This record gives sequence, C-alpha cells and structure tokens, in this order.
Amino acid sequence: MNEKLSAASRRALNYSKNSDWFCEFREYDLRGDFAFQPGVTRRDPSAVLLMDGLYHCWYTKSVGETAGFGTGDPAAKVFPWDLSEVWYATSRDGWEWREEGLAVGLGEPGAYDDRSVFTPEIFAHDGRYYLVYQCVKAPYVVRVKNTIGMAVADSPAGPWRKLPEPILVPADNGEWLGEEDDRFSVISKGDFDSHKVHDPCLLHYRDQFYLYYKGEQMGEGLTMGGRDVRWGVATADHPEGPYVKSPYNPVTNSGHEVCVWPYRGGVAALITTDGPEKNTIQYAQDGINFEIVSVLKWTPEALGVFRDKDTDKDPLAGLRWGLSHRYHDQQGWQYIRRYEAFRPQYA
Ligand code: AAL
Repeated sequence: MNEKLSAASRRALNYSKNSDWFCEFREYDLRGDFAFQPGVTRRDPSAVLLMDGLYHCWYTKSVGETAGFGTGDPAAKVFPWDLSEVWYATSRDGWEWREEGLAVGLGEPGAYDDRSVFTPEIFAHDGRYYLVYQCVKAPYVVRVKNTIGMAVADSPAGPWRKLPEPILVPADNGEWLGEEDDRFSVISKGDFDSHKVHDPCLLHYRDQFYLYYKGEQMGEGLTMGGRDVRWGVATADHPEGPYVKSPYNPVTNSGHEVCVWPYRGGVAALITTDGPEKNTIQYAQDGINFEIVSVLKWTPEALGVFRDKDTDKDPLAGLRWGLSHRYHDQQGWQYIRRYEAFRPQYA
C-alpha cells in the first residue's frame, strides 16, 4: 500500500462506516390549517405524537407583520416569533391538519413570559404531558435574555398549568459593554449560553430527564462554519426539575434548533444551520459525547420529528418523518410543512 497518505485520505480512513446513518430529505406542503396563510406565522413545530389514531403537534403562532428593532415603538413586533403564543393542532393522516386552538398563552404583565412564548417541544411521560418553550419578558430589546418555561397537562388538549418560574435561564457570567442595545459589544462573553437558552427538547434517558437546548452567547462570535451556536444539556430527577446544566456543556460545537432522538441506549442528534459541523447527524452513546456519523447534503428547518414508539429498529427510525417550517417570503410569513427522510438508492 502506498506509504504516502494525504491528510484527506487519513481523515477518510473512518468515513466508509456509518452509511446507514446517511439520508436525504424531501419536504411537502400540508393541507388544512397548516397551508400557507399570508398574515399568519406558524413555525417551529414540536415533535409529533400519535395517540388513539390522532397526530398531535404544538407550534409558535403569531399574526401581523414584523417591524424589526429600532422603530422606537416598544409594542412593535421585532421578530416573527415575537408577540407569539403556543398553539396546538391535530391530524388524522399527518397531511390534513386542524388548528385546535391556543395551548400556552402570554403571562400577566410583568411575568417572565409576558411578551412572547414560542418554539415549543412536547414530552409525554407516565400519562402526563409537558410543554417546554422559550419565554421573553418585555421589553423585547436586542439584549433581552430568553428563558425556558414549562407547562404541564393531563391531556394533550390541556388545560395547561404553567410552572411559576422558568425551568432554565441563561448563564449570568457575561458582561455587556456600554448602553447601546447590541448583542456583540461585551466586556466579557460569559458561557456559551450567557444570552439565550433556546430550542428546549426533553428526553427520558438513563432514569433522568435530559433537557437539550441551544445556547446563544453574549458577544457571539464566528467560526469556520458561521455563527458560533452550540447546544447544552441540563438534567433532572423529575420532569418539572430542578434542572442542572451538565459540566460537559456545550455538548455540540454547531447546530441550531434542537432535534434529538433515542437510539440503542444513546442519543442521536440532527445538527443543522450553524457551525463547522452543521448538516451532520451525530450520535452519543452516553447522551453527552457526540461524534459525527453522517454528513448530509441539505436539511429542512426546525424539525419536529414523529416520535416513533420503537426508534431502536433503525438508526433513522427516530427521524423518518415529521414537521418543519419554511419562510414563504421575506415578509416573515412562515408556515409548517411535512418532511420525510429517505436513504437514496444509488443506481
Ligand atoms: C427558531 C429557534 C428559536 C429562535 C427563533 C425562534 O428556529 O431557533 O426560536 O429564537 O428561531
């Protein structure tokens, strides 16, 4: 064998394995209330649960145009996910969806969630349902800290009982520089999750509750893969907490919306959008130490996976289909679509 191996060939020595983790994606428009609707934003769908022959999902909903920051009007909508609430929909076939109504609304003025509640994930355990989602307390300025809230119900249709305080908050070890409302001027950055804790996703794992989440950092930097966005995990002995951040955080060096599923005693993750390892599937045998197992051509945005009862049967069983969202136009109208993952059959 040729003794001279290039750096790329040395790196490729391990690339031939894991091909069963490789997949591509297709995306489809949906019918009913999830069809595109100008003037309405529906985005960031949760995982899809199937119960008694009915599919259920939760998502961010808001109406009205996005004005952005700097209007001088504190009531102006600054992001498509500002002034939002968590809504709930069902479907008999996963294609035609019916909007059932509001699941979790804004808190009272002055509460930690009085400005926006958005980007939900659903977790079912022991006959009880848990929604985890992002919260913003007014005023929604650039430097506002985003937290994670939880609401609990005995039925997917609610009623939902909010916990009195967020279950997870950003690290408080960064220091802003000056008074200007920008998120990059800092005296010190602090931890990877010093500005926002986002995209919560709960799994029951190794007899604990693992809350995976995306962190955004004060003074956010750039890497060779773009935005420096990373995930962390916090664990608890009870679904309602208290959640303790892992000493291993951050557990990824890339990614955006959190998309994780259990597989054969470990945790699989779809890493998208940001960072040097974006568009990869990664696997952690211990739920903490993730390794790349496949590199993907393209991924849908903000996946909410269908929670298959048996995800051990195939590496991709936990990713096979679900919901995603798409920006229909730059006015900020996003809508929910269906995605499907498939293994390409090369001739
Ligand atoms: C989503 C999530 C978070 C971000 C925004 C709304 O895809 O990553 O919730 O803040 O985009």
